[in-house]
Amino acid sequence: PEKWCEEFNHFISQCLIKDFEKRPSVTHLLDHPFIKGVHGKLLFLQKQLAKVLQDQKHLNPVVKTRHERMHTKRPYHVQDAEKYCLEDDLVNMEVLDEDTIIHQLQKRYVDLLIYTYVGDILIALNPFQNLSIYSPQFSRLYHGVKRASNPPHIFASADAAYQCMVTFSKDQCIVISGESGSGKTESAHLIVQHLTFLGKADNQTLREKILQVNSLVEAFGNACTAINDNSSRFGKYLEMMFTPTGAVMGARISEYLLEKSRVIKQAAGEKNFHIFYYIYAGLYHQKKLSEFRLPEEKPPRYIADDTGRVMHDITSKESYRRQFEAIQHCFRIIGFTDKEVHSVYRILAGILNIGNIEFAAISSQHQTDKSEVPNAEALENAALVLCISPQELQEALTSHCVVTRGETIIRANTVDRASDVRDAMSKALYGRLFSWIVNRINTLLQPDKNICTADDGMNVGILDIFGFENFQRNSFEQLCINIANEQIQYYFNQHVFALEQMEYQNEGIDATPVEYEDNRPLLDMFLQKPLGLLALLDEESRFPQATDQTLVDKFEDNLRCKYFWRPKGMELCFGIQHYAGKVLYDASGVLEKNRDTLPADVVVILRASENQLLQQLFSIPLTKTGNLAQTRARITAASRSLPPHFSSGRLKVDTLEVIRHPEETTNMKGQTMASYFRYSLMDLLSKMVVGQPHFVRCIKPNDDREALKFSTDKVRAQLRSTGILETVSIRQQGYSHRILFEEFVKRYYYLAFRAHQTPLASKESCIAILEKSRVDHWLLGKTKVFLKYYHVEQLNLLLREVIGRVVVLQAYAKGWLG
Ligand code: AOV
Ligand code: MG
Repeated sequence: PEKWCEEFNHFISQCLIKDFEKRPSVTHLLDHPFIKGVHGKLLFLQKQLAKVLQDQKHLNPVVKTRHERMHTKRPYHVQDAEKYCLEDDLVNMEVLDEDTIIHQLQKRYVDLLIYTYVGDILIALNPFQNLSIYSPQFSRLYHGVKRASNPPHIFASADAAYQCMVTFSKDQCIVISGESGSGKTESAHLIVQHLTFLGKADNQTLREKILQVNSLVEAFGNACTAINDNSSRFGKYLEMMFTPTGAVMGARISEYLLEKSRVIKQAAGEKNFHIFYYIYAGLYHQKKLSEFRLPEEKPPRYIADDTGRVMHDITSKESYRRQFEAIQHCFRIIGFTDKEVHSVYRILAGILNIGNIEFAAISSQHQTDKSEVPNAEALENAALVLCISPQELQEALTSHCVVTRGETIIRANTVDRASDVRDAMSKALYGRLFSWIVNRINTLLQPDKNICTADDGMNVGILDIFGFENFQRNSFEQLCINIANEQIQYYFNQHVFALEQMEYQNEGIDATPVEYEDNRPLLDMFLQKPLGLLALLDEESRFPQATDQTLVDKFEDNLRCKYFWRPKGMELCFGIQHYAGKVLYDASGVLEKNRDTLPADVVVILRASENQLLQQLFSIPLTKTGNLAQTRARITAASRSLPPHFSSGRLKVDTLEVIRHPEETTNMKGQTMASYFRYSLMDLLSKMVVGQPHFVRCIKPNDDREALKFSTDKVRAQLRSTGILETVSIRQQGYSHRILFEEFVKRYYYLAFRAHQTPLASKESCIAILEKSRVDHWLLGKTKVFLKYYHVEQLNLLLREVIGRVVVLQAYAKGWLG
């Protein structure tokens, strides 16, 4: 009997550990061959079992050894299965210097172990090859298990965020950072994949929709750059929403700072947004180019290279055509109507046609400044697909109105000015179309109010922005991208270093401060008012006489700090020492890019379109549609009545959220890209700070995008700039979970108290729970329990066992086993 008892105990505890996590029922035990075989002896065993189970202090032998493993200062894998090495977590390393860390990462990388932990932070090296570690089997492997049971993985990070959300009923935020091409976007996809797996919705369609979202927005927001063939040209914050029990119920995306300028011009060797190539190839194959008025013989200028040829023969490229089909599929699955999709294609075709409009100077003796459109066909094509009047389009492109002392004068545009208006129109169309698509997705993926409202639910946000960039020529776009990265680095520093140290101090815990590179002064240099770089740029943008040269001079006069310099002999350049390295910026065109003027006339004619979607994109409630002349007059009047500091904001128009461009109403005065950028950044941060952060730091092992190639210098530079070494030190000392006494007692109550007991939410109760659970090396502050991530894992596991045992006892009481 003793042997049976031992075996039975073993069997039960295995069930407790494995099966009950998923299925809290014991009926299936009865069918087990073992149970059937010893049925006659059950009565005896029951007594033994009851004795064991009821005695909370004396756990059965199997559980006991598990506990012994848990009661260690270090994560289990130190004693756990030998196959997982110590270096899974850099925090466990005895010697902690840069070279050792790099060596570890390198050894792991060539073994295809691309993931490594630094405590609760994940380092992800880009493998530059497809690995077979992301299948549903892997999702299952990483589901709800303690972290050390498996090698580090992006799924484990997603899982940790999910478990934290469910355990603490708190929003989570996964921040993925790293330079361009380091693997952020891929990581974001994998996280979404695992979260959809975890948040098992009964609703299969919803899951499918969520999985399509990234592909769709990336077709519109990503492009091939010199660094990355699928480079994100916008920032994306995707929130996955869950019910209080953890079932996925919807999703929401916020997009930031789409690089609109790419629509009209790309740097040498780079391309326009993917969607333009997909649609051109797709329509070509469907023989629909003429329906959208797109020329067949010669590809539109926006997607042709400088020589007028297409960089790759678009129409013959099979992958573009397949991508077009994939995008059509995405639209359908997510729930866009055919009419909407058709309108989207029309607008894209409209943009391509607008790009083909040319201007020539009319140089009669008196009219040297005037311009005309020599290729009327392009203009007509554009007007036709956009359902607007070709005459009005021509007028809006080749003339503008000036308001002086209440009088409106129509002036002709020079060729340059007309070209600028054309390009501004394309950028605005694309930017707004992109925002509309994102908003439409949000409407289609919003939670079903019958299941749960967004307010009752919780979410995991995933941040994937454009990575730090340093090209041969860097312009305004790179400046914005790099400032955004600077801000994310600051957020990381705040969480990992500053807030953590502050919390120890407040809670009266003695911890040695860790030195780290604080990029706050640099961020101030950019964002401060009135003398920060962006404010100076805005100020200069308000002067009509200002030039890019006066702008750089202004920077030099005002930004007197070690992070800014002007290289000799390069008048229009300035350098910035970013956290991630030195970048030389070229200021030519920066003022104009910042002004981002969209003449009111353009808004007026687009709003008058018969295409409903287009109307919607350009509708603002201040003025009603009418003919161009009437509206010009109305705008003149409106501009006089607006307050001088007309602030930017988001404006709801039905389901459509449009970023308000005040120049539409103030006629070229008002919001600049810099102020929109600042606003965007604040908006993003305000979303992020709500959640508990989890960090994934992507590292690019080489610049050649080659598998298995590990460039020590390249990695060293990234580790240095992101402060990984310091992170390892602070994570070694640190406690990533800091839980209020009250919350702790409420959650882990069962580990030390019986159901009828009502312990106080006090330090003593916490100590009782921690001691009873035999968790070591925790700390107690004045109001909070300080725990390492593996403590929380241990406690959660114990809690599940205890709850499992309760289930067994209940079953026992009901006589199921008897
Ligand atoms: P990024 O998002 O960090 O760059 P991506 O996620 O687009 O970088 O990764 C760049 C390329 O690296 C991808 O297109 C893949 O080919 C490869 N890659 C990255 N991660 C993996 C992975 N886990 N498995 C296989 N291949 C991978 V940017 O958006 O440019 O900042 O702005
Ligand atoms: Mg990306």
